[in-house]
Amino acid sequence: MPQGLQLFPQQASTIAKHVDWLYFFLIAVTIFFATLVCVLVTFFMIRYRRGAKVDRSNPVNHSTTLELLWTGIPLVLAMVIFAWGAVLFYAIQTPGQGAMEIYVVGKQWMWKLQHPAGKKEINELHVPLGKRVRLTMTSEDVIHSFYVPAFRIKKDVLPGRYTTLWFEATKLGTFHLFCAEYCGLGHSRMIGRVVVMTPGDYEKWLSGGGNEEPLEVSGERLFQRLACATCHREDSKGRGPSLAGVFGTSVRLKSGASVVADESYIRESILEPQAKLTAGFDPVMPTFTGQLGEEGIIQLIAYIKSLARKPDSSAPPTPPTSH
Ligand code: HEC
Ligand SMILES: [Cu+2]
Repeated sequence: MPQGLQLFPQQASTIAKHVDWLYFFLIAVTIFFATLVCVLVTFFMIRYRRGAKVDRSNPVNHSTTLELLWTGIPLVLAMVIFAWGAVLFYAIQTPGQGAMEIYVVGKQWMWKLQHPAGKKEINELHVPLGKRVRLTMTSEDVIHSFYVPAFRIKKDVLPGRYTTLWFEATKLGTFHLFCAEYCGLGHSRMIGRVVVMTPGDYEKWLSGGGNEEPLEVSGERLFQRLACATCHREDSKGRGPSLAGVFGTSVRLKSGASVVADESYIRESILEPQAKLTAGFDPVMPTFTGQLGEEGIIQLIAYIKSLARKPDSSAPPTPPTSH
């Protein structure tokens, strides 16, 4: 994809131009002050050069106005940069409602991506134009970092926990995907591409190829195979709590504290059941560490999530996501 000399990557997501405006502002402020300092240095160098007939007495004096100005102006500038950056940071961190969910697993040295409908990809991510996409990411080994310059998004992908990222593509085309954290010998080869398609093409692409099953269906099978279902019964008569509707709600723990049952909590409940005990239950759940890969855990989470989406739950209906 030769594009000649380009100082900046394309702006291909909704937040790209906002990130760039802040960046340009920082550059402008930097250039302004660097130039001011250089001009003054040069001016004083010439004016006070050896032999020039100027006043060198350098009397001690004081100007309150000057003191206030050179404290006040940098303060205002710094606060503008802080507030602007904070607002943008917040927007980048919060995907909002109705985003399409993609799971990302990084490993030495490839990206494994999975669509909610079950379609899997390696080093390639196909997404529809103009739709919010939320990435839930984890690593099977070391720290990686998911970086799409054209979307102006980058976030570390960590073993043992989930990080999230979102974007909404505004341009059709193919964009670079990099690993931006040195992760071993093959790091430079850990590259891929994001393909933005029209929603129609995306649907076609999704339905083409193999007969993948949705994540939650694989998850349900795992749930049966690992005998989770013997303790977690929907009728709440098992030894464990019913998992129907638990996702996204606040769970009361034995310690008295509460946690939101998000992806990380479910993950921890499966791998380290004793870490956060649910109030009212005995610590009888065995750990499943070693029996499940990251992908298996993701499938179980998708299944438990789908239980929360049952229409009879009190959760507000989520907007229909195109699968
Ligand atoms: C021997 C019975 C048993 C088995 C088997 C079992 N669990 Fe549990 N599970 C429990 C009990 C008891 C709790 C509540 C105490 C705790 O937090 O450890 C629990 C808690 C949980 C929670 C937290 C739920 C909440 O409301 O806080 C999740 C999620 C969970 N289990 C998932 C699973 C999955 C997935 C499997 C299968 C891979 C599984 N469990 C297998 C007994 C079991
Ligand atoms: Cu990497």
